[in-house]
Formats: sequence, C-alpha cells, structure tokens
Amino acid sequence: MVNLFTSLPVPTQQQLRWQDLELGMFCHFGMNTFCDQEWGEGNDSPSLFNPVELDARQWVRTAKEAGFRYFVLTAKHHDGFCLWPTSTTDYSVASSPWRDGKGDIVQDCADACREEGIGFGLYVSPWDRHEPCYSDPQEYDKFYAKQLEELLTGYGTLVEIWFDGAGSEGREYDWTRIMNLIKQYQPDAMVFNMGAPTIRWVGNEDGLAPYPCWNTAESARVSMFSEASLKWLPETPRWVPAECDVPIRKDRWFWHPDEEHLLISLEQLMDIYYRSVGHGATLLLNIAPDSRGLMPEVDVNRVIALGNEIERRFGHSLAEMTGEGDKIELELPESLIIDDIIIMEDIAFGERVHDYIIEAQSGGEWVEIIQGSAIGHKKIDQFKPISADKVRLRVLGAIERPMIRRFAVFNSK
Ligand code: FUL
Repeated sequence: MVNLFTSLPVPTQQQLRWQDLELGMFCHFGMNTFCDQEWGEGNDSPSLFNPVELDARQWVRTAKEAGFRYFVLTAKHHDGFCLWPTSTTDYSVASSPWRDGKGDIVQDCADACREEGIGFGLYVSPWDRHEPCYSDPQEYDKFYAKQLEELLTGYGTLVEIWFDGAGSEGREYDWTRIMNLIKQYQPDAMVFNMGAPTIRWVGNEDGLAPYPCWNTAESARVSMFSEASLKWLPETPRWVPAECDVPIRKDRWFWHPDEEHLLISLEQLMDIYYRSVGHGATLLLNIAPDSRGLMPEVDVNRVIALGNEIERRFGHSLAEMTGEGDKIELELPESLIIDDIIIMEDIAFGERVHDYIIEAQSGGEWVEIIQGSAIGHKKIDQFKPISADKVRLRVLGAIERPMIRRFAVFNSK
C-alpha cells in the first residue's frame, strides 16, 4: 500500500496488527519427532506416529503464559506427513495408530489457540519428499493447492501461512493460484516469504535481525541452502517486515531424545529478543513437543522464564510519552538510573526516521547515550546505567515529520 500524501510505503491494517504481535511460537512436530531426524525422506511408516499423551492445550498454554501472541504449527514438513486427515494422501495422521486414526492435530491447535485468544498460523512445506506426483509440477500444483484449500477453509481464521523455501531452490510453483486461494479464504493472513509475501524471512535461523532492518524489501533469501534470492510476484507490497525464526534448542527444529543440553540460555534468549523485536522485527521461537506429544518441561520453563524476564524489564516504564517532530523531550518524575529505552514510530505513517540520537540530562548536562538509524515498529536500546532527570530523542534525519508512538525509559536491573 502507498500513502497518497507522502508516497512512502506504509503497512496494511493486517500488517500493522501483525507487527504488534511481536512474539510468535513456532511448533515443529511430525514424523521426524518419532525418528530422531530433522528431514525425513517421506518413507517412514505412519505406524510409528503415536504421541499417546498429545495435548495441544499444553503447547498453546505455554505460548500464552510466556507472552507469545501467535502460534505456528508445521501442518506438513518436507517429509509430506500431514498432521490433519487430508483427503489428498493417506500419508497422514489418519493412517497412524494415534487416536485410532481419528485425530486431527491442526484442529486441536486451532481450538486451543481460540480458547487462549492467540493467533494461529500454519507452516505447509511446498517441498514434499513423499508425494509421488511431486516430480510432475502441474500435478503437484493441483495437489498442493488442494491441501492448502483444506487448511485455509477448515480451521477458522489464520494469522500466517509459512512457506518454507528449503528444498524448493530452483523449483517454480503456481504462486498466482496459491495467492488467489489465500485472498479468497484467508485475506487477513500474513504470507511468509514466497509468492506475493506480506512478511519476509530475516535470512538466518538464529533469530537475529541485522541493524538497521528496514521494513521495505524487494526480495529475500530463499533458504539456508542457497544465497539466491526469491522471485516474488509483481504485486508484492514494498512494505514486507521481517520475521526472525530460531529454535530454542540449538539448530534443532524437531525434538530428539537426550538433547536438553542444547537448550539455549535465558541470557542468549534475551540477546535474541533485543536483536529481533528490539530491531523492529518479529520473533518466531520454536519449541518442539516430544514423542509423548508434550512440550518438555525444561523447554516450557525456559520460555516462560523468557516471558517473565521481558515483563520484568519492560512491563513498567519509569516514564513515557508520544510525540511528533524532531525533538521529543521526556521528563522523569525525579532523577533516576536508566539503562534501556524503547522507541516506536507510528508506522501507520511509514518508517520516517533514518538518523537519530538519544541524550540524557545528567547533572544539568546533556550527554549523548545512543546513536541510531532505523526506529520502525520498535527499537530497544540498552546502555550503561546513567542517572538522568530528562531524556530526549533528537531526530537528525527523517523523510517526513517523525511520528513517535512511544518513547519510554526503563531500569532493567
Ligand atoms: C528450514 C527447514 O529446512 C527446517 O527443517 C525448518 O523447518 C526451518 C524453519 O526452515 O528451511
């Protein structure tokens, strides 16, 4: 969408809402969970799939308790095994012993997300290593469109559809048809990275956005396995914010036995938070349920600790304001020690600021504490604690009048 007054790219209402979600939980679960592998070849027997204690409410409650606002499930990973009883193939939960073949994990998650009041999204791998017609692009396009149609129509409102480029390097799918299905059935859903995406991959699986991470883009990388960038459809909006995906166990998207030592520390998770959400992007953190069908307690505790730490640091500001223009001055209630600042632009008006500094008044003197370029949806700056009675944002370069939605100071200690 283009703002008629400034011709600056601006987000759609749907993108605006999505950018406010900030924290999403990714959930990789499937045949791989039972085979101690990350990339099944599509020939593991459905008889292996039996998560006898599966409880999607435990998954989604974990997300909710940790302060996450959406949840994305792998409905189908590269091995082609479907977590819903699809009519397109018998390689699905319907052929497994789990709940005598009558279960539907997509449904369970959709229900749990609705109950907990968080957004629900689906990852549906275009690359399919099981489906025999994959080698016939036209036939597979029909097959994949049918799978998407089932998912887009059967499970209520979706917040996001995640198209993974892995394995599809160099392959063309019928993106016009796929985008039309999304427009028809889930017009509010974000589209991740392929077709005519409304959100893009940040380009790594470490959960880290570069700085600056502008919201505009013309392309993004296809996958971890190629430096090549994707061909997007011409109607792709120029405003395409980044999403940072990362697993909570180092480099492991699926659960494997005896890998608790790979769990990343709270300190590392906070670093990821500062460098994803704090760089204006969204964080999609993966927690993998185990072969019982439950998220392991250690992972649950770690992600809840992350949520608590975010709340402890940023739940209550010492002072905050909104403002417009090149200089925004915030008076603290008294002289206080500060060490973190959040700035948010009102991105409904576009990303206007490209050069700024922050100064603190300490003992009558203004001292520069931060220099930055992009602000966008959110910028979190952490710095050496300083005693201040006033803090000001000075915008040194902007395309249009700066519109600041929030300028807030914190003491995180
Ligand atoms: C990658 C995949 O190959 C991984 O298995 C995982 O799904 C990750 C989110 O994306 O491209």
